Amino acid sequence: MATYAVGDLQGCLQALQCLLKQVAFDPTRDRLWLVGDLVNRGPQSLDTLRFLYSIRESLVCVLGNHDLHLLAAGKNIERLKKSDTLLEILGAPDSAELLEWLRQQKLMHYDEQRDVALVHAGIPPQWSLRKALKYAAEVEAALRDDNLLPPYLDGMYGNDPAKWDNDLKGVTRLRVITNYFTRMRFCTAEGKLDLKSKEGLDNAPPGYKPWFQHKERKTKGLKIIFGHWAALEGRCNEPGISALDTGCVWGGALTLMNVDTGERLSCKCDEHGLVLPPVAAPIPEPSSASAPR
Ligand SMILES: [Mn+2]
Repeated sequence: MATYAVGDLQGCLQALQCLLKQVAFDPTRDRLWLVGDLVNRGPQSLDTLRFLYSIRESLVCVLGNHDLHLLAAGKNIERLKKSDTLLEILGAPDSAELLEWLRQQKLMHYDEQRDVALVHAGIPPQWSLRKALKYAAEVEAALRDDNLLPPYLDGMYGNDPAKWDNDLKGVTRLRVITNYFTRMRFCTAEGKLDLKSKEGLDNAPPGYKPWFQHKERKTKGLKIIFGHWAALEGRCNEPGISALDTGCVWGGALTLMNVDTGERLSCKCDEHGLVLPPVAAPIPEPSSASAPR
């Protein structure tokens, strides 16, 4: 029995299957953790969701911004953008069943035995593990509540307020929690978000740092697995923190990590998110000196 975590799938089912084959993944025995952004932009969003649903008993899955966008589009709350590739899901005969499963997923998973957390974007520096779990649960409760779901999905879009305040109420409160867990990259030590910058570690806006680099971070010591930030290319240089988004949908790769050993495998993709054919091994030059006679 092994537990693997995989980066942002974004509809790249081929790449996922390539990785699962390499580790001989057995859904009756092994476990798969997903950092979210299961769908959108990539080539096979519907098939990806169907496959994940078929192995749902073996999954731990947290939601990303694209997954929430799909839920909002499914409720006709948000229109699809030109770059979205979610229409095939909304038109599928099993759409309702798939979206119903999706909305039951969490914003944060904590494995007590391993002391490791799984989130899409991150945990802001000013929140302890206990607080992060509590705030994630507030959004999870709204997602599962038929009456709260539409106002939540309608109100979750937007960058303001940029900073947490425990006195925030209603949908505004849920929006800030959602932005931390699903969209954060750079923030201040107090948790003020910059949601515009998408560049790498060295390109923090003045006064901001990657969320995991703040010395005052209250989750120091907790292992955290996250995705969302393709510009990091799978490296964040912070002990105990694992960045898994390697941009499979942008011509990068899909990355799988063994949660217990940290061992990683990648599957290279082309600019459409399809698996690149393996490079043929060069045929060794015949050498007269070593050639068998
Ligand atoms: Mn994302």
